[in-house]
Amino acid sequence: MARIPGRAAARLYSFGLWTVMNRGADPFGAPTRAALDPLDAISGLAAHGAGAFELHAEDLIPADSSAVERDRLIAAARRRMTETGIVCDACGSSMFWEPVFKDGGMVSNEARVRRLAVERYQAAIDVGHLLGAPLFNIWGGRDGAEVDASRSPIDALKRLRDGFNELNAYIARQGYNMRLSIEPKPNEPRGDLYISTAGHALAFIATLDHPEHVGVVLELAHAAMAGLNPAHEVAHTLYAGKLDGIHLNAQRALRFDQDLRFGGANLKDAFFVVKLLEDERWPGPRTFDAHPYRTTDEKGIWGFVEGCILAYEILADKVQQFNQDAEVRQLLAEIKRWDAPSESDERRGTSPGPIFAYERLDHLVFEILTGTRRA
Ligand code: GLO
Ligand code: MG
Repeated sequence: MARIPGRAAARLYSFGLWTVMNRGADPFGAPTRAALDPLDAISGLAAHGAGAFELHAEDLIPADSSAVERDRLIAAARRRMTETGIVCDACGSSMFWEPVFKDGGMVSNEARVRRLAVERYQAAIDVGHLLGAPLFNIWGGRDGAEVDASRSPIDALKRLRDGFNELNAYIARQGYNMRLSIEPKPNEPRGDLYISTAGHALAFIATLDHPEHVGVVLELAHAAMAGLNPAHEVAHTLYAGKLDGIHLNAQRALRFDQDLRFGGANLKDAFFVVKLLEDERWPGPRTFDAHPYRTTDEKGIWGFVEGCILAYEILADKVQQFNQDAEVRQLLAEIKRWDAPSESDERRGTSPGPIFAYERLDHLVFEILTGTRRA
């Protein structure tokens, strides 16, 4: 188990089924691993420290399956979930994969395709409901453009609005206990996606018929791809009361979607995201959305799973160490004192104090993260 020995399981860890089912293909190279059966993915995750999983309905039920096949696969998944004690914490759809949605789903210029997209999402919502998922997460991977002359971005947003309103109404009509969420991303696979960052998602949600039913799933890599500070992105969604899910992974800024294992890059960014989630006692599952490296074999996938969980646990420990460190506490108390209103001449003057505290604080983060702090 990927836990620090002797430590009780305090958090619910989750993985997208697609992460462990990923076969190591990239735009320049064929798959390097055999396909993993979704039921084996579920039990493998349960055996290696995850308490939950997220899926695209199509990860379990191929898009062209008959109703009978769908029911058989859902029953098999539910059995596997009961046997292993793992739960489903979110569902979505991988309809970005199929050629028919090449110009987008709910934003397509073809009314026929937009209808198909809504119906596909509705069918996937049914699957999520049958697996007990409390969240239906929409990442509109094809809802963007390379050719802006082809569609007004305002029309795209209006179409997305109509689509989300229809899906919300569907969930209400069916009586499902399920929220909708939007996962923003700046680009890839489309040249530019319409809902790019937390700010875009929050502003868009406010235009819906029922904004109170719709939240955000924030992915670290997507924030880094936009050159943004992931902890600030998470903070915006927390501040708005809208953080419905988190996708943990790593990514070098401004590059193609690398989907590196959690902890694989930008350690400090990862630390401050974990710090925010832990300090705010955010109750949701810590979900990993990364890919085992293309060089990893089938067995290595489970090392990837344990490694992501362990990286989170270690960073959560570092957060605790930071919060309890005597010098850190003293510096933070000093900073807090600057906030007190004061009329004294001394306080009104400019002081080099703040600069010193920040330099030292930043260095203490470095020492804590590198394990070199002797306190
Ligand atoms: C890709 C996204 C993708 C979504 C998933 C949600 O960049 O991160 O993996 O998280 O499709 O259903
Ligand atoms: Mg994601």
